[in-house]
Amino acid sequence: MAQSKTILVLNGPNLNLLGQREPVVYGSGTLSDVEKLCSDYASDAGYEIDFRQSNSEGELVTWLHEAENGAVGVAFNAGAYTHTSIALHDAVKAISTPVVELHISNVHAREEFRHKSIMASACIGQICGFGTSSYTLALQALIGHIK
Ligand code: CA2
Repeated sequence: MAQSKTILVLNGPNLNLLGQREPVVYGSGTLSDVEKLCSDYASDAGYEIDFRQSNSEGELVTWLHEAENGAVGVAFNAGAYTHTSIALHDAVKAISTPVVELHISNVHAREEFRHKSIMASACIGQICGFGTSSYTLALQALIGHIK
């Protein structure tokens, strides 16, 4: 990761399946489509994107640690780990790089177990419910915060 103008966009478990199942909830765009959306948005704003996905909690923790020196900000869709992972909360707290939590769906309008975010209190803010536009809205918020 090269730091100066790099924003890390992190994706957690099952998001590799985007566009393949549950289109009513998550839309029909794939994760590659989301990567292109993010790259185009960021490059217009003078930034570059390091776009990653992992199904492994430990790998996400390691990538957050690397963001301390490798990125100016992180847009993070932690998937279901949002609701369960103290390790990811601690990793966000452990770095000084600002992190925005994001979700494609409106987690607050879904099952009760999705209403609680363990991540949110460690992040600078949360964006949810705007489909894949949540990614570009998170980038907008992050870039505004960094400037
Ligand atoms: O709305 C979001 O972005 C979520 O982070 C997505 C997670 C879910 O556990 C969170 O509560 C909200 C699930 C990601 C699974 O993505 C899939 C995509 C297509 C088909 C199946 C799963």
